[in-house]
Amino acid sequence: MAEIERIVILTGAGISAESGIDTFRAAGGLWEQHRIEDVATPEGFARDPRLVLGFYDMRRAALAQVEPNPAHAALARLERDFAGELLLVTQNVNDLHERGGSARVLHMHGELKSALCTACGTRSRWEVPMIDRPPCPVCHAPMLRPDVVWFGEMPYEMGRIYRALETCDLFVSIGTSGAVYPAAGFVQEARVNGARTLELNLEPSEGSRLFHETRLGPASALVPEWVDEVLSSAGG
Ligand code: BV8
Repeated sequence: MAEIERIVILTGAGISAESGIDTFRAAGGLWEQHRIEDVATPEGFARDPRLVLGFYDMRRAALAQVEPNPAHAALARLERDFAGELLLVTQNVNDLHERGGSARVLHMHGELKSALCTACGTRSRWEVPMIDRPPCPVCHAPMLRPDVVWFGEMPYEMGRIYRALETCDLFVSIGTSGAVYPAAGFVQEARVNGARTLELNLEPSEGSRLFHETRLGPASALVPEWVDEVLSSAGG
């Protein structure tokens, strides 16, 4: 593997699957139990805030029952031991990367453990239910919503992500179906800018043909194996 100095990693729900968190599109997954339009759009929230707040309260509470898996731990080891530049972007709103030891995680779709006040715009760390409309810690208005990016909303830190995609040597996609944009377009951005592109996934994704290499299998096996490869070739 040519000298790798700058890596961008994108993770999706598949990296959390072996920790026991439902993915979105597997049979019985999150979107099977709810219509996307009802629970992951601003319109759905405006129509029925209690349904949406309850959906996110349930997912936030479920985090206490799950643990990071070897894939999360391997990415934390990479962050610690890789001498080059690493940007870990996740589509996931759970905190498993952080609990697995990663210190720098870019949550492009927001986080379950963050609250956004629609009155004053403050984002606060949040651990408890929102369904009873608790007051914003700053302006005290009962106007909190989950600090997650819904369909039709702009993901966070896109400028920073595209700048990293312009200069990276390697783009690695882990556990994502490639069904949702703009994340699904990152592989193309990286490839156009000359990066090698690698996909680690349980099954072929919608974007598999865009990757130089796809490895199929569970993240808990593929990710530690890949991290070993990178660290041994980079002399890390
Ligand atoms: C935007 C947060 C514009 C909330 C999420 C038509 C064409 C193209 C685009 C569009 C279109 N119509 C609308 C759009 C835009 C839309 C979109 O892409 N829609 C799709 C459905 C077509 N996108 C948006 O709206 C985005 N915003 O475009 O803004 C804009 C422009 C200017 C100004 C303002 C706005 C915002 C999208 C973000 C939505 N929020 N999540 C929450 O979590 O509740 S999306 C949610 O689903 C996730 O965050 C993730 O991003 C996405 C996809 O999920 P995955 O992570 O890929 O999970 P999935 O279940 O799909 O797949 C799991 C994979 O893992 C599988 O491949 C499986 O094989 C694999 N796997 C399973 N087990 C394992 C495994 N792999 C390894 N190991 C295992 N053990």
